[in-house]
Amino acid sequence: MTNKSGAAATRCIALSGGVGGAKLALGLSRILDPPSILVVANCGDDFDHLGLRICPDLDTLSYTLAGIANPETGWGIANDTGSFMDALSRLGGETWFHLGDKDLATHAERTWRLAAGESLSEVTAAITRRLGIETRIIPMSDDSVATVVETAAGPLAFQHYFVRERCAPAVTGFRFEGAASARVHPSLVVALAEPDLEAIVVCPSNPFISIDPMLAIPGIREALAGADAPVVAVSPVVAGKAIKGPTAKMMVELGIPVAAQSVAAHYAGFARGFVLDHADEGEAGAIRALGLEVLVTETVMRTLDDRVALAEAVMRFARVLT
Ligand code: FO1
Repeated sequence: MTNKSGAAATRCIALSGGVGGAKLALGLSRILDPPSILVVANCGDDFDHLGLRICPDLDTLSYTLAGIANPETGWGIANDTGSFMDALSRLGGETWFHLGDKDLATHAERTWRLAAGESLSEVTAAITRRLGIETRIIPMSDDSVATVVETAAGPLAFQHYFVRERCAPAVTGFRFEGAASARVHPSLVVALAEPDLEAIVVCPSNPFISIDPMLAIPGIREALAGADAPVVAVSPVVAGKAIKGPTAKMMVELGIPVAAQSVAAHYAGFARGFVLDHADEGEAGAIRALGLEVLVTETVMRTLDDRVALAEAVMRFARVLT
């Protein structure tokens, strides 16, 4: 299907952070025509390090959709080597943020293209094309937004909190520097108005550090709430635990019950459907009381088949909600 301008009609928009979101994006790319999927990546994790512009969620999504992601960590490239890091360590350089040799090429090429004046979207399109990815991946904005993690010991840049301090400090809140003046990516605005759009999927990413940076950009939350296509969110919390990363720890520190329904409440202003794991079926009533329709299914994605099955369930659910 193509739209009036001849481009692939967008059937699904997926809002994604890194590892968890990338799994579902991969599942969607197996059941829909990849060019009909628009994946919007969180860029609040992005930072300048060693003179390089590093965009972790864009890279995790790209590597995952290209089938080259490191399966153990979910980030970086499978079977990458560490010669650069070893040499840097011998020089006394900063090695707290691990950069594999092949991954380093991505950061270097992106940094040089950005310095030459290309936008982050243009660089992302060039890299994903080279990686043979047909699913469209865009940054949430071409303007810089930096997540700052507020802790009892003071504010931390995202990667300092997440990697250097290993998520140890207790969080008290988050700030998204630059969000107020960031412009939503025009491709997202266009896709939200496409007649063939069937679903806007909020992937099972951390609501605070992967989805909220997007919602902090003026107009995005309203555009999602006003879209004809239903917004369907997949819970990143199963049986009181987060599948990956510090979501549960953050919820405890913020005084929010570690439960799927807390995430549902977080999205209730614009989501129409919520996808809950079987383990949390007991919360369905409370989530429906928030005004959301609920789908109970298997949401833990261990295998590629799990990713595909969840993608199919989410799209079927969205079609019922329309
Ligand atoms: N996460 C870590 O826990 N340790 C690392 O050394 C690390 C390096 C790294 C390099 C490139 C990249 O794209 C991601 C990297 N990540 C690392 C993950 C990164 O912190 C992401 O922001 C998280 O995956 C959260 O989205």
